[in-house]
Amino acid sequence: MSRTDLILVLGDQLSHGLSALDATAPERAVVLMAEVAEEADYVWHHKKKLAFVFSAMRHFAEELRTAGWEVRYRKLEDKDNKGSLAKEVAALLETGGFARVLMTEAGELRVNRAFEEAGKSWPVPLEVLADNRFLASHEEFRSWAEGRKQLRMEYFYREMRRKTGLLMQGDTPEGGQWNFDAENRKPAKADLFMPRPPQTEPDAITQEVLEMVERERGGHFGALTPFWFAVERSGALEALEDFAREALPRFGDYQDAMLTGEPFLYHSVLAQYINIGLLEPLEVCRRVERAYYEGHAPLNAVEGFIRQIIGWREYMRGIYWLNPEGYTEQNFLGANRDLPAFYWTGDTDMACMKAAIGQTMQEAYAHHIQRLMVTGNFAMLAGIEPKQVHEWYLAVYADAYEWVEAPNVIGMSQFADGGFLGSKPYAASGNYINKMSDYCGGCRYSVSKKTGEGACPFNALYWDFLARNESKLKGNPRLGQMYATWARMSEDTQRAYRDSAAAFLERL
Ligand code: FAD
Ligand code: DLZ
Ligand code: SF4
Repeated sequence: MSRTDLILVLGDQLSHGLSALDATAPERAVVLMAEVAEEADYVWHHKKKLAFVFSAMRHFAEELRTAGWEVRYRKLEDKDNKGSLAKEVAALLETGGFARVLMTEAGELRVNRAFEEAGKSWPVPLEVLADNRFLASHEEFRSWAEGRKQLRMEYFYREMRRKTGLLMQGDTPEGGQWNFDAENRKPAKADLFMPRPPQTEPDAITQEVLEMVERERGGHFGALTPFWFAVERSGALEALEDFAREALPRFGDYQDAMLTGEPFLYHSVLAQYINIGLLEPLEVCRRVERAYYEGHAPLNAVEGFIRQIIGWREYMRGIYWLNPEGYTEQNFLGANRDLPAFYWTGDTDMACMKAAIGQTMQEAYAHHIQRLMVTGNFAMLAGIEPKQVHEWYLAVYADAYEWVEAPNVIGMSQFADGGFLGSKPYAASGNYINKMSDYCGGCRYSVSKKTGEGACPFNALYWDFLARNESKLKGNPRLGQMYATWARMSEDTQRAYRDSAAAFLERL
Protein backbone atom coordinates (compact mmCIF):
# COMPACT_ATOMS: atom_id res chain seq x y z
CA MET A 1 0.00 0.00 0.00
CA SER A 2 1.45 3.42 -0.86
CA ARG A 3 1.73 6.24 1.63
CA THR A 4 -0.66 8.91 0.39
CA ASP A 5 -1.33 10.85 3.63
CA LEU A 6 1.09 13.54 4.73
CA ILE A 7 0.52 14.18 8.44
CA LEU A 8 2.01 17.30 9.95
CA VAL A 9 2.61 17.05 13.70
CA LEU A 10 3.41 20.34 15.45
CA GLY A 11 5.75 20.82 18.39
CA ASP A 12 2.87 21.00 20.88
CA GLN A 13 1.02 18.01 19.43
CA LEU A 14 3.15 15.23 20.88
CA SER A 15 0.28 12.89 21.76
CA HIS A 16 -0.07 9.34 20.44
CA GLY A 17 -3.85 9.73 20.36
CA LEU A 18 -3.67 12.94 18.27
CA SER A 19 -6.67 13.23 15.93
CA ALA A 20 -4.46 13.52 12.81
CA LEU A 21 -2.68 10.25 13.66
CA ASP A 22 -5.94 8.56 14.57
CA ALA A 23 -7.43 9.45 11.20
CA THR A 24 -5.04 7.25 9.25
CA ALA A 25 -2.57 4.39 9.75
CA PRO A 26 1.22 3.96 9.67
CA GLU A 27 1.17 2.04 6.39
CA ARG A 28 -0.79 4.83 4.63
CA ALA A 29 1.06 7.88 5.91
CA VAL A 30 4.28 9.84 6.24
CA VAL A 31 4.59 12.00 9.34
CA LEU A 32 6.40 15.32 9.02
CA MET A 33 7.86 17.10 12.03
CA ALA A 34 10.03 20.19 11.64
CA GLU A 35 12.04 22.51 13.85
CA VAL A 36 11.79 25.85 12.07
CA ALA A 37 13.01 29.40 12.59
CA GLU A 38 9.50 30.81 12.15
CA GLU A 39 8.31 29.01 15.31
CA ALA A 40 11.53 29.42 17.26
CA ASP A 41 11.72 33.16 16.67
CA TYR A 42 8.17 34.62 16.65
CA VAL A 43 9.09 35.85 20.11
CA TRP A 44 12.48 35.92 21.87
CA HIS A 45 11.91 32.44 23.31
CA HIS A 46 13.60 31.29 26.49
CA LYS A 47 16.44 28.90 25.60
CA LYS A 48 15.04 26.27 27.99
CA LYS A 49 11.69 26.39 26.21
CA LEU A 50 13.37 25.92 22.83
CA ALA A 51 15.41 22.98 24.13
CA PHE A 52 12.34 21.48 25.80
CA VAL A 53 10.19 21.65 22.66
CA PHE A 54 12.89 20.42 20.28
CA SER A 55 14.05 17.58 22.51
CA ALA A 56 10.47 16.46 23.17
CA MET A 57 9.78 16.60 19.40
CA ARG A 58 12.84 14.45 18.67
CA HIS A 59 11.89 11.91 21.33
CA PHE A 60 8.31 11.77 20.05
CA ALA A 61 9.55 11.20 16.48
CA GLU A 62 11.53 8.22 17.76
CA GLU A 63 8.48 6.84 19.56
CA LEU A 64 6.41 7.19 16.38
CA ARG A 65 9.06 5.30 14.41
CA THR A 66 9.03 2.55 17.00
CA ALA A 67 5.25 2.39 16.61
CA GLY A 68 5.70 1.80 12.87
CA TRP A 69 5.23 5.30 11.43
CA GLU A 70 7.53 6.67 8.74
CA VAL A 71 8.72 10.02 10.06
CA ARG A 72 10.54 12.79 8.16
CA TYR A 73 12.18 14.96 10.77
CA ARG A 74 13.77 18.33 10.00
CA LYS A 75 16.28 19.66 12.51
CA LEU A 76 16.73 23.40 12.98
CA GLU A 77 20.36 23.30 11.88
CA ASP A 78 19.75 21.20 8.72
CA LYS A 79 21.26 23.04 5.75
CA ASP A 80 18.14 22.83 3.60
CA ASN A 81 15.73 23.74 6.41
CA LYS A 82 13.03 25.82 4.72
CA GLY A 83 12.44 28.05 7.76
CA SER A 84 8.67 27.60 8.06
CA LEU A 85 6.27 24.69 8.60
CA ALA A 86 4.24 25.50 5.50
CA LYS A 87 7.36 25.53 3.32
CA GLU A 88 8.47 22.20 4.77
CA VAL A 89 5.08 20.72 3.86
CA ALA A 90 5.30 22.18 0.34
CA ALA A 91 8.78 20.73 -0.15
CA LEU A 92 7.68 17.26 0.92
CA LEU A 93 4.59 17.45 -1.32
CA GLU A 94 6.89 18.11 -4.28
CA THR A 95 8.34 14.63 -3.89
CA GLY A 96 4.92 13.42 -5.12
CA GLY A 97 2.54 10.61 -4.32
CA PHE A 98 0.46 12.32 -1.62
CA ALA A 99 -3.31 12.63 -1.88
CA ARG A 100 -3.93 14.87 1.15
CA VAL A 101 -2.31 16.75 4.01
CA LEU A 102 -3.72 15.97 7.43
CA MET A 103 -3.22 17.98 10.57
CA THR A 104 -4.80 18.59 13.93
CA GLU A 105 -5.87 22.20 14.33
CA ALA A 106 -3.03 24.36 15.68
CA GLY A 107 -3.51 26.04 19.05
CA GLU A 108 -2.99 29.47 17.62
CA LEU A 109 -4.77 31.58 14.99
CA ARG A 110 -1.46 32.72 13.43
CA VAL A 111 -0.45 29.15 12.59
CA ASN A 112 -3.86 28.04 11.33
CA ARG A 113 -4.04 31.11 9.08
CA ALA A 114 -0.58 30.39 7.67
CA PHE A 115 -1.70 26.87 6.65
CA GLU A 116 -5.00 28.06 5.22
CA GLU A 117 -3.10 30.52 3.05
CA ALA A 118 -0.29 28.16 2.03
CA GLY A 119 -2.74 25.31 1.43
CA LYS A 120 -4.30 27.26 -1.44
CA SER A 121 -1.24 26.62 -3.59
CA TRP A 122 -0.74 22.97 -2.63
CA PRO A 123 -1.67 20.35 -5.23
CA VAL A 124 -3.66 18.31 -2.66
CA PRO A 125 -6.29 19.28 -0.08
CA LEU A 126 -5.49 20.16 3.52
CA GLU A 127 -7.74 18.46 6.09
CA VAL A 128 -7.73 20.07 9.52
CA LEU A 129 -9.14 17.99 12.37
CA ALA A 130 -10.38 19.15 15.76
CA ASP A 131 -7.92 18.92 18.65
CA ASN A 132 -9.32 16.09 20.76
CA ARG A 133 -7.01 16.78 23.71
CA PHE A 134 -9.44 19.21 25.35
CA LEU A 135 -12.62 18.49 27.27
CA ALA A 136 -14.75 21.13 25.60
CA SER A 137 -14.87 21.51 21.82
CA HIS A 138 -15.09 24.99 20.28
CA GLU A 139 -18.78 24.35 19.55
CA GLU A 140 -19.47 23.24 23.11
CA PHE A 141 -17.85 26.34 24.60
CA ARG A 142 -19.55 28.62 22.11
CA SER A 143 -22.98 27.20 22.89
CA TRP A 144 -22.30 27.50 26.63
CA ALA A 145 -21.23 31.14 26.16
CA GLU A 146 -24.02 32.14 23.81
CA GLY A 147 -26.73 34.28 25.29
CA ARG A 148 -24.95 34.77 28.62
CA LYS A 149 -24.67 38.39 29.71
CA GLN A 150 -21.45 37.66 31.57
CA LEU A 151 -19.10 34.73 31.21
CA ARG A 152 -17.78 33.41 34.50
CA MET A 153 -15.36 30.52 34.88
CA GLU A 154 -17.13 29.12 37.94
CA TYR A 155 -20.30 28.18 36.01
CA PHE A 156 -18.36 26.69 33.13
CA TYR A 157 -16.31 24.70 35.64
CA ARG A 158 -19.45 23.19 37.15
CA GLU A 159 -20.47 22.03 33.68
CA MET A 160 -17.08 20.35 33.27
CA ARG A 161 -17.42 18.67 36.67
CA ARG A 162 -20.79 17.27 35.60
CA LYS A 163 -19.43 16.23 32.22
CA THR A 164 -16.37 14.40 33.58
CA GLY A 165 -17.90 13.19 36.84
CA LEU A 166 -14.73 14.34 38.62
CA LEU A 167 -15.37 14.75 42.37
CA MET A 168 -19.08 14.17 41.89
CA GLN A 169 -21.50 12.04 43.89
CA GLY A 170 -24.29 11.73 41.37
CA ASP A 171 -25.43 15.33 40.76
CA THR A 172 -23.85 16.63 43.94
CA PRO A 173 -20.30 17.93 44.26
CA GLU A 174 -18.05 16.03 46.64
CA GLY A 175 -18.10 17.66 50.09
CA GLY A 176 -21.36 19.47 49.29
CA GLN A 177 -19.57 22.44 47.73
CA TRP A 178 -18.25 23.16 44.24
CA ASN A 179 -15.34 25.32 45.29
CA PHE A 180 -13.08 25.34 48.36
CA ASP A 181 -10.98 28.35 47.39
CA ALA A 182 -11.68 30.19 50.63
CA GLU A 183 -9.42 27.63 52.37
CA ASN A 184 -6.59 28.17 49.88
CA ARG A 185 -5.03 31.51 50.79
CA LYS A 186 -2.38 30.75 53.40
CA PRO A 187 1.07 32.32 53.33
CA ALA A 188 3.85 29.69 53.48
CA LYS A 189 6.87 29.34 55.74
CA ALA A 190 10.28 28.16 54.62
CA ASP A 191 10.43 24.39 55.04
CA LEU A 192 13.55 22.30 54.59
CA PHE A 193 11.44 19.41 53.33
CA MET A 194 9.59 21.29 50.62
CA PRO A 195 9.20 18.96 47.63
CA ARG A 196 10.95 19.76 44.35
CA PRO A 197 9.85 18.59 40.90
CA PRO A 198 11.87 15.56 39.77
CA GLN A 199 15.02 16.43 37.83
CA THR A 200 15.48 14.44 34.63
CA GLU A 201 19.09 13.91 33.55
CA PRO A 202 19.56 14.99 29.88
CA ASP A 203 20.06 11.94 27.62
CA ALA A 204 22.07 11.93 24.37
CA ILE A 205 19.21 13.43 22.33
CA THR A 206 18.67 16.26 24.83
CA GLN A 207 22.43 16.82 25.03
CA GLU A 208 22.57 17.26 21.25
CA VAL A 209 19.63 19.68 21.38
CA LEU A 210 21.22 21.70 24.19
CA GLU A 211 24.39 22.10 22.13
CA MET A 212 22.36 23.09 19.08
CA VAL A 213 20.29 25.67 20.98
CA GLU A 214 23.44 27.22 22.42
CA ARG A 215 25.04 27.31 18.96
CA GLU A 216 21.98 28.45 16.96
CA ARG A 217 20.04 30.55 19.50
CA GLY A 218 22.65 31.30 22.18
CA GLY A 219 21.56 34.97 22.24
CA HIS A 220 18.01 34.13 23.29
CA PHE A 221 16.60 34.85 26.76
CA GLY A 222 17.30 32.85 29.92
CA ALA A 223 19.55 30.11 31.23
CA LEU A 224 19.78 26.97 29.11
CA THR A 225 21.28 24.79 31.84
CA PRO A 226 20.85 23.06 34.19
CA PHE A 227 18.15 21.46 32.05
CA TRP A 228 15.92 19.09 34.00
CA PHE A 229 12.54 18.92 32.25
CA ALA A 230 11.25 15.51 31.24
CA VAL A 231 11.09 15.26 27.44
CA GLU A 232 9.14 12.02 27.04
CA ARG A 233 5.73 10.85 28.19
CA SER A 234 7.30 8.35 30.61
CA GLY A 235 9.19 11.13 32.41
CA ALA A 236 6.13 13.38 32.45
CA LEU A 237 4.10 10.54 34.01
CA GLU A 238 6.79 10.19 36.69
CA ALA A 239 6.51 13.93 37.39
CA LEU A 240 2.73 13.52 37.77
CA GLU A 241 3.19 10.61 40.21
CA ASP A 242 5.75 12.57 42.15
CA PHE A 243 3.44 15.58 42.40
CA ALA A 244 0.45 13.47 43.51
CA ARG A 245 2.56 11.89 46.24
CA GLU A 246 4.66 14.81 47.47
CA ALA A 247 3.26 18.28 46.80
CA LEU A 248 -0.47 17.80 46.16
CA PRO A 249 -1.55 17.47 49.81
CA ARG A 250 -0.44 21.07 50.42
CA PHE A 251 -1.21 22.45 46.96
CA GLY A 252 -4.44 24.07 48.10
CA ASP A 253 -3.25 25.61 51.35
CA TYR A 254 -0.25 27.34 49.78
CA GLN A 255 -1.48 27.93 46.25
CA ASP A 256 -1.25 31.72 46.57
CA ALA A 257 1.94 31.83 48.67
CA MET A 258 5.34 33.11 47.50
CA LEU A 259 8.72 32.44 49.13
CA THR A 260 12.22 33.66 48.33
CA GLY A 261 14.34 30.84 46.90
CA GLU A 262 11.33 28.51 46.47
CA PRO A 263 10.23 28.84 42.86
CA PHE A 264 7.88 25.83 42.89
CA LEU A 265 6.40 25.65 46.41
CA TYR A 266 3.62 23.04 46.23
CA HIS A 267 2.75 23.61 42.58
CA SER A 268 2.71 20.75 40.10
CA VAL A 269 5.05 22.18 37.41
CA LEU A 270 3.12 20.07 34.92
CA ALA A 271 1.70 22.74 32.57
CA GLN A 272 4.60 22.44 30.11
CA TYR A 273 3.98 18.68 29.80
CA ILE A 274 0.22 18.99 29.42
CA ASN A 275 0.51 21.80 26.88
CA ILE A 276 2.73 19.88 24.45
CA GLY A 277 0.67 16.73 24.78
CA LEU A 278 2.91 14.50 26.91
CA LEU A 279 0.14 14.32 29.51
CA GLU A 280 -3.62 14.32 28.96
CA PRO A 281 -5.51 16.81 31.14
CA LEU A 282 -8.11 14.24 32.14
CA GLU A 283 -5.57 11.59 33.17
CA VAL A 284 -3.85 14.20 35.33
CA CYS A 285 -7.16 15.03 37.04
CA ARG A 286 -8.09 11.37 37.53
CA ARG A 287 -4.74 10.68 39.20
CA VAL A 288 -5.23 13.64 41.51
CA GLU A 289 -8.83 12.65 42.26
CA ARG A 290 -7.56 9.18 43.27
CA ALA A 291 -5.30 10.80 45.85
CA TYR A 292 -8.42 12.22 47.51
CA TYR A 293 -10.35 8.94 47.55
CA GLU A 294 -7.31 7.11 48.90
CA GLY A 295 -7.17 9.61 51.76
CA HIS A 296 -3.78 10.94 50.66
CA ALA A 297 -4.76 14.56 49.90
CA PRO A 298 -7.50 16.81 51.29
CA LEU A 299 -10.48 17.99 49.28
CA ASN A 300 -9.44 21.66 49.19
CA ALA A 301 -6.17 20.66 47.46
CA VAL A 302 -7.71 18.17 45.06
CA GLU A 303 -10.72 20.29 44.12
CA GLY A 304 -8.50 23.37 43.75
CA PHE A 305 -6.13 21.54 41.43
CA ILE A 306 -8.83 19.95 39.30
CA ARG A 307 -10.52 23.36 38.96
CA GLN A 308 -7.31 24.81 37.50
CA ILE A 309 -7.31 22.22 34.74
CA ILE A 310 -10.92 21.46 33.81
CA GLY A 311 -12.01 24.96 34.84
CA TRP A 312 -9.41 27.62 34.13
CA ARG A 313 -7.41 25.86 31.44
CA GLU A 314 -10.46 24.92 29.35
CA TYR A 315 -12.14 28.27 30.01
CA MET A 316 -9.07 30.18 28.80
CA ARG A 317 -8.97 28.16 25.60
CA GLY A 318 -12.69 28.71 25.07
CA ILE A 319 -12.36 32.47 25.54
CA TYR A 320 -9.40 32.69 23.12
CA TRP A 321 -11.24 30.82 20.36
CA LEU A 322 -14.49 32.78 20.79
CA ASN A 323 -12.74 35.74 19.24
CA PRO A 324 -9.09 35.11 18.38
CA GLU A 325 -8.86 37.78 15.68
CA GLY A 326 -7.15 40.81 17.18
CA TYR A 327 -7.27 39.27 20.67
CA THR A 328 -3.74 40.34 21.55
CA GLU A 329 -4.27 43.89 20.21
CA GLN A 330 -6.82 44.77 22.89
CA ASN A 331 -5.95 47.70 25.12
CA PHE A 332 -9.05 48.75 27.06
CA LEU A 333 -7.12 50.99 29.44
CA GLY A 334 -5.05 52.60 26.67
CA ALA A 335 -1.75 51.69 28.36
CA ASN A 336 1.20 52.73 26.22
CA ARG A 337 4.43 52.64 28.24
CA ASP A 338 7.25 50.37 27.00
CA LEU A 339 8.08 47.19 28.90
CA PRO A 340 10.98 48.08 31.22
CA ALA A 341 14.30 46.47 30.28
CA PHE A 342 14.54 44.77 33.69
CA TYR A 343 11.84 42.28 32.62
CA TRP A 344 14.58 40.80 30.41
CA THR A 345 17.48 41.14 32.87
CA GLY A 346 16.02 40.91 36.38
CA ASP A 347 18.06 44.00 37.19
CA THR A 348 15.66 45.77 39.59
CA ASP A 349 15.79 46.65 43.26
CA MET A 350 12.18 45.57 43.88
CA ALA A 351 12.75 42.26 45.68
CA CYS A 352 9.46 40.68 44.54
CA MET A 353 10.09 41.52 40.89
CA LYS A 354 13.71 40.42 41.11
CA ALA A 355 12.64 37.05 42.56
CA ALA A 356 9.90 36.41 39.99
CA ILE A 357 11.97 37.52 37.00
CA GLY A 358 15.17 35.91 38.29
CA GLN A 359 13.58 32.48 38.63
CA THR A 360 11.86 32.95 35.27
CA MET A 361 15.29 33.51 33.69
CA GLN A 362 16.64 30.45 35.46
CA GLU A 363 13.76 27.97 35.22
CA ALA A 364 11.41 29.25 32.47
CA TYR A 365 8.86 28.91 35.30
CA ALA A 366 7.01 31.08 37.78
CA HIS A 367 3.86 30.03 39.54
CA HIS A 368 0.47 31.60 39.03
CA ILE A 369 0.54 34.21 41.78
CA GLN A 370 3.99 35.43 40.76
CA ARG A 371 2.75 35.82 37.18
CA LEU A 372 -0.52 37.46 38.19
CA MET A 373 0.20 39.50 41.31
CA VAL A 374 3.88 40.41 40.86
CA THR A 375 5.01 40.79 37.22
CA GLY A 376 1.48 41.10 35.80
CA ASN A 377 0.22 43.42 38.51
CA PHE A 378 3.28 45.66 38.16
CA ALA A 379 2.88 45.90 34.37
CA MET A 380 -0.78 46.86 34.67
CA LEU A 381 -0.20 49.40 37.48
CA ALA A 382 2.69 50.96 35.54
CA GLY A 383 0.60 51.21 32.36
CA ILE A 384 2.74 48.98 30.15
CA GLU A 385 1.33 48.33 26.69
CA PRO A 386 -0.49 44.96 26.93
CA LYS A 387 0.88 43.65 23.61
CA GLN A 388 4.44 43.98 24.94
CA VAL A 389 3.45 42.27 28.18
CA HIS A 390 1.84 39.47 26.16
CA GLU A 391 5.00 38.98 24.08
CA TRP A 392 7.11 38.76 27.22
CA TYR A 393 4.95 36.03 28.79
CA LEU A 394 4.79 34.12 25.51
CA ALA A 395 8.59 34.14 25.30
CA VAL A 396 9.70 33.37 28.81
CA TYR A 397 7.63 30.41 30.11
CA ALA A 398 8.13 26.79 29.08
CA ASP A 399 4.35 26.30 29.13
CA ALA A 400 3.48 29.37 27.04
CA TYR A 401 1.29 29.01 23.94
CA GLU A 402 -0.90 31.82 22.73
CA TRP A 403 -4.25 30.03 23.27
CA VAL A 404 -3.61 29.89 27.04
CA GLU A 405 -1.08 32.67 27.56
CA ALA A 406 -3.01 35.45 25.81
CA PRO A 407 -6.29 35.15 27.77
CA ASN A 408 -4.27 34.93 30.99
CA VAL A 409 -2.27 38.03 30.12
CA ILE A 410 -4.56 40.21 28.01
CA GLY A 411 -7.74 39.18 29.83
CA MET A 412 -6.97 38.13 33.37
CA SER A 413 -3.79 39.98 34.19
CA GLN A 414 -3.90 43.25 32.21
CA PHE A 415 -7.69 43.81 32.02
CA ALA A 416 -7.02 44.80 28.42
CA ASP A 417 -10.28 43.12 27.31
CA GLY A 418 -12.31 45.48 29.51
CA GLY A 419 -13.62 42.72 31.76
CA PHE A 420 -14.81 40.12 29.25
CA LEU A 421 -12.87 37.37 31.02
CA GLY A 422 -12.73 38.51 34.63
CA SER A 423 -14.93 40.74 36.70
CA LYS A 424 -12.25 43.16 37.95
CA PRO A 425 -8.60 44.05 37.40
CA TYR A 426 -6.14 42.06 39.52
CA ALA A 427 -4.58 45.23 40.92
CA ALA A 428 -2.94 45.22 44.34
CA SER A 429 -0.63 47.38 46.41
CA GLY A 430 2.47 46.15 48.27
CA ASN A 431 0.27 45.06 51.15
CA TYR A 432 -1.01 42.02 49.22
CA ILE A 433 2.52 40.94 48.24
CA ASN A 434 3.67 41.38 51.82
CA LYS A 435 0.78 39.28 53.12
CA MET A 436 1.39 36.40 50.72
CA SER A 437 5.21 36.35 50.60
CA ASP A 438 8.44 36.94 52.48
CA TYR A 439 9.82 39.23 49.76
CA CYS A 440 9.31 42.58 51.48
CA GLY A 441 11.59 41.79 54.43
CA GLY A 442 14.55 41.64 52.05
CA CYS A 443 13.62 44.64 49.93
CA ARG A 444 15.29 48.05 49.83
CA TYR A 445 11.80 49.59 49.74
CA SER A 446 9.52 49.79 52.74
CA VAL A 447 6.15 48.20 52.13
CA SER A 448 4.54 50.19 54.93
CA LYS A 449 5.73 53.52 53.50
CA LYS A 450 3.10 54.89 51.16
CA THR A 451 4.85 57.68 49.27
CA GLY A 452 8.19 59.42 48.87
CA GLU A 453 11.76 58.15 48.93
CA GLY A 454 12.05 54.49 49.93
CA ALA A 455 8.31 53.77 49.72
CA CYS A 456 7.22 50.53 48.05
CA PRO A 457 6.51 51.50 44.42
CA PHE A 458 3.43 49.26 44.28
CA ASN A 459 1.68 51.53 46.82
CA ALA A 460 1.71 54.78 44.87
CA LEU A 461 1.32 52.96 41.55
CA TYR A 462 -1.84 51.26 42.85
CA TRP A 463 -3.65 54.50 43.65
CA ASP A 464 -2.27 56.21 40.56
CA PHE A 465 -3.66 53.33 38.48
CA LEU A 466 -7.12 53.75 39.97
CA ALA A 467 -7.05 57.53 39.63
CA ARG A 468 -5.68 57.43 36.07
CA ASN A 469 -8.37 54.97 34.94
CA GLU A 470 -11.27 56.36 36.96
CA SER A 471 -13.50 57.04 33.96
CA LYS A 472 -13.19 53.42 32.82
CA LEU A 473 -13.19 51.59 36.14
CA LYS A 474 -15.26 53.58 38.61
CA GLY A 475 -18.51 51.93 37.54
CA ASN A 476 -17.13 48.47 38.36
CA PRO A 477 -19.04 47.33 41.45
CA ARG A 478 -16.06 45.33 42.71
CA LEU A 479 -13.96 48.52 42.81
CA GLY A 480 -16.59 50.69 44.47
CA GLN A 481 -15.04 50.44 47.91
CA MET A 482 -11.57 51.37 46.64
CA TYR A 483 -12.90 54.43 44.79
CA ALA A 484 -14.81 55.45 47.91
CA THR A 485 -11.54 55.23 49.90
CA TRP A 486 -9.76 57.29 47.24
CA ALA A 487 -12.52 59.91 47.36
CA ARG A 488 -12.18 60.19 51.15
CA MET A 489 -8.46 60.98 50.93
CA SER A 490 -7.40 64.61 51.24
CA GLU A 491 -6.22 66.37 48.11
CA ASP A 492 -2.69 66.48 49.57
CA THR A 493 -2.66 62.71 50.09
CA GLN A 494 -3.98 62.09 46.62
CA ARG A 495 -1.37 64.42 45.17
CA ALA A 496 1.41 62.72 47.14
CA TYR A 497 0.43 59.32 45.66
CA ARG A 498 0.25 60.69 42.15
CA ASP A 499 3.53 62.61 42.42
CA SER A 500 5.29 59.56 43.87
CA ALA A 501 4.00 57.37 41.06
CA ALA A 502 4.96 59.95 38.43
CA ALA A 503 8.48 60.24 39.83
CA PHE A 504 8.88 56.44 39.85
CA LEU A 505 7.53 56.04 36.33
CA GLU A 506 9.77 58.83 35.12
CA ARG A 507 12.81 56.87 36.35
CA LEU A 508 11.57 53.58 34.84
P1 FAD B 1 -0.24 24.54 39.04
O1 FAD B 1 -0.32 25.70 39.91
O2 FAD B 1 0.26 23.28 39.60
O3 FAD B 1 -1.70 24.33 38.42
C1 FAD B 1 -2.11 23.08 37.85
C2 FAD B 1 -2.44 23.20 36.40
O4 FAD B 1 -3.61 23.95 36.21
C3 FAD B 1 -1.40 23.87 35.53
O5 FAD B 1 -0.39 22.96 35.18
C4 FAD B 1 -2.22 24.33 34.35
O6 FAD B 1 -2.37 23.30 33.41
C5 FAD B 1 -3.57 24.62 34.97
N1 FAD B 1 -3.77 26.05 35.22
C6 FAD B 1 -3.67 26.70 36.40
N2 FAD B 1 -4.03 27.98 36.28
C7 FAD B 1 -4.35 28.15 34.99
C8 FAD B 1 -4.78 29.27 34.24
N3 FAD B 1 -4.97 30.47 34.79
N4 FAD B 1 -4.97 29.08 32.93
C9 FAD B 1 -4.77 27.90 32.33
N5 FAD B 1 -4.37 26.81 33.00
C10 FAD B 1 -4.17 26.94 34.31
N6 FAD B 1 -0.54 28.78 31.89
C11 FAD B 1 -0.07 28.11 30.84
O7 FAD B 1 -0.24 26.90 30.74
N7 FAD B 1 0.62 28.75 29.85
C12 FAD B 1 0.86 30.09 29.90
O8 FAD B 1 1.47 30.64 28.99
C13 FAD B 1 0.37 30.82 31.01
N8 FAD B 1 0.59 32.17 31.11
C14 FAD B 1 0.10 32.85 32.19
C15 FAD B 1 0.29 34.23 32.27
C16 FAD B 1 -0.22 34.94 33.34
C17 FAD B 1 -0.06 36.43 33.40
C18 FAD B 1 -0.94 34.28 34.34
C19 FAD B 1 -1.52 35.04 35.47
C20 FAD B 1 -1.13 32.91 34.27
C21 FAD B 1 -0.62 32.18 33.21
N9 FAD B 1 -0.81 30.79 33.12
C22 FAD B 1 -0.33 30.12 32.01
C23 FAD B 1 -1.60 30.06 34.11
C24 FAD B 1 -0.77 29.49 35.28
O9 FAD B 1 -0.03 30.51 35.87
C25 FAD B 1 0.13 28.35 34.84
O10 FAD B 1 -0.63 27.36 34.19
C26 FAD B 1 0.82 27.70 36.01
O11 FAD B 1 1.55 28.65 36.73
C27 FAD B 1 1.74 26.58 35.54
O12 FAD B 1 2.46 26.05 36.61
P2 FAD B 1 2.05 24.66 37.26
O13 FAD B 1 2.01 23.61 36.21
O14 FAD B 1 2.96 24.45 38.41
O15 FAD B 1 0.58 24.93 37.73
C1 DLZ C 1 6.87 26.58 20.49
C2 DLZ C 1 7.42 25.91 19.27
C3 DLZ C 1 8.75 26.11 18.92
C4 DLZ C 1 9.65 26.93 19.73
N1 DLZ C 1 9.26 25.56 17.82
C5 DLZ C 1 8.50 24.76 17.05
C6 DLZ C 1 9.01 24.18 15.86
O1 DLZ C 1 10.14 24.40 15.46
N2 DLZ C 1 8.20 23.38 15.15
C7 DLZ C 1 6.92 23.14 15.50
O2 DLZ C 1 6.23 22.37 14.83
N3 DLZ C 1 6.39 23.72 16.60
C8 DLZ C 1 7.15 24.51 17.38
N4 DLZ C 1 6.63 25.11 18.48
C9 DLZ C 1 5.19 24.92 18.77
C10 DLZ C 1 4.35 25.85 17.87
O3 DLZ C 1 4.75 27.19 18.05
C11 DLZ C 1 2.87 25.65 18.18
O4 DLZ C 1 2.47 24.48 17.54
C12 DLZ C 1 1.99 26.78 17.73
O5 DLZ C 1 2.28 27.94 18.45
C13 DLZ C 1 0.51 26.45 17.90
O6 DLZ C 1 0.18 26.28 19.26
FE1 SF4 D 1 7.83 44.27 46.30
FE2 SF4 D 1 7.20 46.54 47.56
FE3 SF4 D 1 7.55 44.31 48.96
FE4 SF4 D 1 9.64 45.52 47.79
S1 SF4 D 1 8.37 46.34 49.42
S2 SF4 D 1 9.18 43.33 47.78
S3 SF4 D 1 8.71 46.31 45.93
S4 SF4 D 1 5.96 44.68 47.44
